Amino acid sequence: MQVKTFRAATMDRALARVKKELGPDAIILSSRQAPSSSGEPGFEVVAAMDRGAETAPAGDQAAAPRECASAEMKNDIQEIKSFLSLLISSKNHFVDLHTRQPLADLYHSLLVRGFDEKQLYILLNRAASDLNGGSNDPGRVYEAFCKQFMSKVRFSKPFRNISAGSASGTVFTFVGPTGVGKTTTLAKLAAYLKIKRRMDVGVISLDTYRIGAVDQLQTYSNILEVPFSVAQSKEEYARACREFSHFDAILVDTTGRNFLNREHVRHFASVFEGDNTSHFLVLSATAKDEDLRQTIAHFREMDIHSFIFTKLDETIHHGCMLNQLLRFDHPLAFMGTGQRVPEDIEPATQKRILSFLLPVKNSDSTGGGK
Ligand SMILES: Nc1nc2c(ncn2[C@@H]2O[C@H](COP(=O)(O)OP(=O)(O)OP(=O)(O)O)[C@@H](O)[C@H]2O)c(=O)[nH]1
Ligand SMILES: [Mg+2]
Repeated sequence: MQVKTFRAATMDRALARVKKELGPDAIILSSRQAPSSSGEPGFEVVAAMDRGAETAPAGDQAAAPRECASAEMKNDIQEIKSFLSLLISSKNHFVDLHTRQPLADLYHSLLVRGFDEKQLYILLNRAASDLNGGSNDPGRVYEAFCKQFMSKVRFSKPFRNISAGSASGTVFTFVGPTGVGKTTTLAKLAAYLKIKRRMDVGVISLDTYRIGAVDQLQTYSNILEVPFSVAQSKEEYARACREFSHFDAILVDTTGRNFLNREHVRHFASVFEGDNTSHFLVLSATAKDEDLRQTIAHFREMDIHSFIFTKLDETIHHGCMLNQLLRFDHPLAFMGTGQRVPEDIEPATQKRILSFLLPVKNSDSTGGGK
């Protein structure tokens, strides 16, 4: 920091000298009337200029750590900026909630976990009215919120009505965006039905688009010793379903597509038109809120039976998944919690979903098991 004193007959001249010598970024520390040494009336301005960056010698040993610190600072500033914009965008809700402290705390803690601000606001207000306008007890507020939250979320047990030997030929398809875990989830559930529920299961692959997709499912089917068929057209698919119609359950794998493109959904819908099929929409818990929302909205063209969310183990914020359960009527059937087949899948339960409202304590908290 360079500090300098400037004297001149008028304030304007003193300031002009500051600007000329220290540049436009100089900081004025003080200014006052001060007679010159000859006793003439005049002004004195003390100004400062940070010359640290300019005077750093080339190849300075300290330059690298300084750059690191500056990058860190930039990151911090970026984070603060994003948080501020989050606060600004939800400021009306904050203003409304901030007088009711436990509600505001809960609102804030769920907001940073990816919850949708509007959904949260509505649920918190309902929770508050359940508590006759509010409560100072955070435990009671949280309980009231959970009650409201759970009243909006639905669960499904899709295999409840089929049993070993039913020979019902009930068809379940696994549809959803690319790479979300459709094939892996199908294999996990085929193992569950075959080994735990002792059902006769058939597997059909409609995914002849991606190289290796058929081999992937063929391998799982071989290991599980379940019949496997590949269909390349609507007709072949209908034939395969007929062939497997004496099985208790038929699981159908489909091609992953970018379903932000509505045309891809339309194409899918036409393949299954007129079928009495239960479609699982498989989605990743790591996907962004708006992408999930759009994708699910496009699936209105198909009669989705229930959601399966995968990769719960790959995120610590489950808000985006929970938002969809609040927004859409579809129930949640299963949750994928890792790559292991068949272990890493669990049926969706109230208790498990509620656990996502609280902070994750350790990375093992999403272990598999049914
Ligand atoms: N961590 C984690 N990984 C998973 C989970 N489910 C699937 N995966 C992994 O996700 C990757 C893609 O899985 P696939 O089953 O091939 O996904 P897909 O939706 O069939 O992919 P496409 O057919 O290419 O659209 C694999 O590496 C899986 O092991 C899960 O619940 N958690
Ligand atoms: Mg697949």
